[in-house]
Amino acid sequence: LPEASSARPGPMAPVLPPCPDSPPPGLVGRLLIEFTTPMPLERVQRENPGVLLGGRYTPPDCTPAQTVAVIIPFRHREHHLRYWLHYLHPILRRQRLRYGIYVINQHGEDTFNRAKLLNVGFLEALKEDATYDCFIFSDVDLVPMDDRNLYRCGNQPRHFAIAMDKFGFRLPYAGYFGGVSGLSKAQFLRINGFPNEYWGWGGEDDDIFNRISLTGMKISRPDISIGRYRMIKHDRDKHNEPNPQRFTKIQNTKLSMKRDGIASVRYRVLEVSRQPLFTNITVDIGRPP
Ligand code: UDH
Repeated sequence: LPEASSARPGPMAPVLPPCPDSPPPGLVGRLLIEFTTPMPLERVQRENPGVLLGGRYTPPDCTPAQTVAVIIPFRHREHHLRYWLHYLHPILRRQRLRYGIYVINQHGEDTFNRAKLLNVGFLEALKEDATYDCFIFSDVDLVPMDDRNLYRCGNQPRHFAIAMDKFGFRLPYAGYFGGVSGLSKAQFLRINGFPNEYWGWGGEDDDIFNRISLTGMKISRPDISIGRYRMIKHDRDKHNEPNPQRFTKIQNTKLSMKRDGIASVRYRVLEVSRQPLFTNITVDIGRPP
């Protein structure tokens, strides 16, 4: 049997009551987040014994309404990932989620492509567990400062990272949809997923915002006092330079979203590796034309 099945009750398991949801009891609210204490993976593992192989978790005493796949676009950020895992596993556990963590690792040194990696994450998470019905897309360097910012999906696409420290705890602009966002499976399919053609930094989050608006959906956001985030400071990565085409591309979402999206994504999975705190999927997504 695949590992995924161990995260779900078998036929003889007792029926658990639905998880309390509004809000779950046991949340602590505002959190102290810092990135100076060294964070070896062994420590994070030791502190999260309830997390199953591949970074899967199911509350032991109740049945959550949703199953959440958290998708992280990734290359060469092991140091950030350790902090992310250290902070997020306990938060997601307190939020009474059934979830799995998927790190989508871009193979090679060609130009980075965040949105295409997120498309891959959607498809590959569903191959691991067809019951995922909510997808949270999170940058590896963003940690929520409040556990009342619930990582789940609602009846509209959700933007979670609305008040980052680097933007002075405000939205940088009204249509900002970057950092951490969440869509149900149905919402994601309705917009044909994310664009595959944004190579390098920038624009892909605005294209996603356009897709959502063009299909008549509205972005839902937490309260500004709750949607606060700390970003791990870093320099610009190599091979992720600002994409000069982004300004013209985001003018064309209406046309491009029909042909470019989850229905047309091409990639090759090189390795799926179930680690104690996350599933790593290394993928060849090609290079810009
Ligand atoms: N990412 C990687 N590896 C890379 C590039 C990006 O893992 O080489 C992922 C990672 O999850 C990251 C996300 O893509 O959080 C977004 O990329 P980013 O963090 O580079 O984007 P951001 O807008 O920063 O946060 C842009 C460069 C800022 C330079 C500031 C110098 N003071």
